Amino acid sequence: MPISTRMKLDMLRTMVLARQFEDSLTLLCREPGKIAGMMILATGQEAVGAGVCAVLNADDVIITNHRSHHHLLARGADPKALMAEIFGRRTGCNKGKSGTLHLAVPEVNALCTTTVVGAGLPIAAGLGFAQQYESRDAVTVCFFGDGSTGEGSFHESLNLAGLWRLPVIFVCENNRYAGAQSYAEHTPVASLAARASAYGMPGESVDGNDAPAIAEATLRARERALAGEGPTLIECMTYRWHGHGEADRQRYQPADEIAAWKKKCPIERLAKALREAGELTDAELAGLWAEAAAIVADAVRYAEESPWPAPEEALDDVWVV
Ligand SMILES: Cc1ncc(C[n+]2csc(CCOP(=O)(O)OP(=O)(O)O)c2C)c(N)n1
Repeated sequence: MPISTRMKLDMLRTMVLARQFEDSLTLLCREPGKIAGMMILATGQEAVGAGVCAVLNADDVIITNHRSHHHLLARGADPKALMAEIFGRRTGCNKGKSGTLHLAVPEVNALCTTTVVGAGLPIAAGLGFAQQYESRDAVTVCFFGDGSTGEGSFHESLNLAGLWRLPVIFVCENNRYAGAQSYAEHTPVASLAARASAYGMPGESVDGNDAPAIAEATLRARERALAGEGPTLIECMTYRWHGHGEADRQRYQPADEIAAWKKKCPIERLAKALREAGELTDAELAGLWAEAAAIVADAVRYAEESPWPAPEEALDDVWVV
């Protein structure tokens, strides 16, 4: 199925919202006492969430990692509930108990954000098994970084998913760094997609700043999964504009490298393509930015005005097994 203009415009809107949302967090997290915990952003990587989620159905499930905001917004999570959660407020999607790093939004089938590197992979394999076992017409998408592929859980999960032909799409966001380690410092192979063959599944490396190309690759993987042909590994080649977290001064990322990748901005790229195709005017693009700015301002206002959770709620929804 070709990616329609309507879908491309939706992806652009999603990326603009994610950029505004995280640009706002970049500033907010510097204000003392405003937001607790480490702030980890995916600025520059917005095409991955937008491209993948554009072709998912409501019943499909996503599992994400510490760089989750753009995945969750692309999946349709309510920006107000997300922002309130990031602020630790009672009205947040997890009642103020997850903060920015453990966001779960079951309403949109975003079941788990895990910050344990590689830990989402076996959870995704388990969900894929459940979908297959119950003959559900749905797939599981697992987002993870290039650094996760050095974890044992990556190899175990892809092996089992390949063996049992589970309906899982493994989406590796290769942003060239894992913490302060560059890709070449943590991985001996040039292509992570090539690793797929070791687990009996196709691996595809796509331009991770090209949202429509990511959507097309995801669509192919989803069709395969639903046809019972098993999982796919998609490696999205992108770049982390910011440090690992907002307190990271990026001394290990060369300035010219950052500048070169900023020229490949996924938002500018899609906007340019749509403008050149006569599908988007400058005024419409400005309208998208203004619309996203208003949504984010509203979300921040909502979060700031929301109450804190009551101490006696601390153990509500906590499972002990
Ligand atoms: C098992 C485990 N080891 C180490 C860490 C510390 N840690 C958090 S994020 C991160 C880097 C992960 O890199 P990558 O998977 O490439 O994702 P990215 O941060 O680039 O999006 C590390 C080492 C952790 N959270 N969990």
